[in-house]
Amino acid sequence: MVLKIEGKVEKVNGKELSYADFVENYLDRNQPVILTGLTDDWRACKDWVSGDGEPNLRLFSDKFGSSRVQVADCATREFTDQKRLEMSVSEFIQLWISSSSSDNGGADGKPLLYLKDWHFVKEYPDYVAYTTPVFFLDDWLNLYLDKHHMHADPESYQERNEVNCSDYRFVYMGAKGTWTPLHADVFRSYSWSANVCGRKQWYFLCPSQHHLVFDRYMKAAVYNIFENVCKSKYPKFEEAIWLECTQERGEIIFVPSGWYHQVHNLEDTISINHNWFNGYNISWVWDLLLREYHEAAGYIEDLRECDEFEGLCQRNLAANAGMDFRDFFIFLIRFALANFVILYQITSSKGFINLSSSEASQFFLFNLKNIKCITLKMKSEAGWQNCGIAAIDLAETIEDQSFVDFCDSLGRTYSMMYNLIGVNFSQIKTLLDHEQTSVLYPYGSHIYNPDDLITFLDHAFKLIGCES
Ligand SMILES: O=C(O)CCC(=O)C(=O)O
Repeated sequence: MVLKIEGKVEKVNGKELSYADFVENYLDRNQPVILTGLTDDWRACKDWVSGDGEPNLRLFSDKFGSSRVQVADCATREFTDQKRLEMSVSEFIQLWISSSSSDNGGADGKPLLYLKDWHFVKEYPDYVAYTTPVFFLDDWLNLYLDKHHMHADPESYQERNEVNCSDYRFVYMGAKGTWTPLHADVFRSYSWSANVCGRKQWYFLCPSQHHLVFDRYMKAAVYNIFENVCKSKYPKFEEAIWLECTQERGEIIFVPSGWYHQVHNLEDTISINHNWFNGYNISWVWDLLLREYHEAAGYIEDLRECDEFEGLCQRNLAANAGMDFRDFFIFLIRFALANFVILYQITSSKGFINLSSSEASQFFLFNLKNIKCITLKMKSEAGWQNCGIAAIDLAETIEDQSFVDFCDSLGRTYSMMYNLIGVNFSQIKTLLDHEQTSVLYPYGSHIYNPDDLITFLDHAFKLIGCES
């Protein structure tokens, strides 16, 4: 079957694009774009590539050979993904070199191996392979995971799972012919992906069309858009209208939330990929979580009358979606508190910034308002009421070193984006000292449920002197 391809992804010179224009045209409109000119000075683009433009495989064996990584066998499907193997980087490189003499994409029985989801930055924090372009700095997911765990209840998660969720900054490496099946990204996050070397072909389907690649029960999506897609199983597949593009070496692609995409490496390719979300797409994350929650509940419908029902649903949700309601709620509380603390600090630095005119202050307010919006949605969700939410004590959180470090890195990141100077974010602990507790939390510092967070946020808006 021939795909209906009716458009190309726009290509824009990233050096000539302002952050505000990126937000307006792509982030807020949830549209894909390829950005050029942003990787020229990356160490990865020099050290990881040989003179002939091919991946410098020897460097990976020599420098990072002992790292344990996940490798997809692109020729073998396992459920909705490719079969995964675990091996060291040097084993992967050896297999790559030994199969590179054949050029027929696994057809001769040799596996087509694709190293994916390597948490390179986490593993080698001192090896600065690249710097995240300003367009992608407002990344709540990775900023949070650098200082906190997503799962508050470690007993219910396997060690392996925790390692896999330690951050969402990855290196991908694969020979020509390796590929990624059709999918939308984890948490319905955004992603960005930079080609250090090699080229990729992308096929995109916008969210309003995604039902076309699902079966009639909306349970399973097409795995490979180029295999013989069964018309009786996927009756509307032929109606789907795709966007495509070729991403060249050094180019970065922005993948918007909820867009299904399939990706093929046209040459031996190394890429850097991040998944991320922020105030513009956080509602996608909650909507997905809610959908997956109802799905998890549906599977154990016959246990609905049991006391453990909600607990089981949440456990299954965490296993399937990467977080449960409680993880997401705690994430929102910490994020709200950090944004408030920074904004409070900015607005209370006498004469430093005029709230109404400050771009940065508007940005923190935007974050807080989006968090309130999601919290209002959470509040109206009945399943939420019975899932045993533990309290967070805001006063205690502010004293917690991980949280202080989190505010500090948030402050630094946003300073970079908005050229804030003169605000010392490491002073957060002393700024919000005990005398101010009654001012900060007149209704008590414990957050038990969405109502409490909304009360806190409304009070915070008043303190900062703005309408919620
Ligand atoms: O590069 C690939 O193979 C897949 C990347 C991807 O799906 C993404 O960045 O969202």
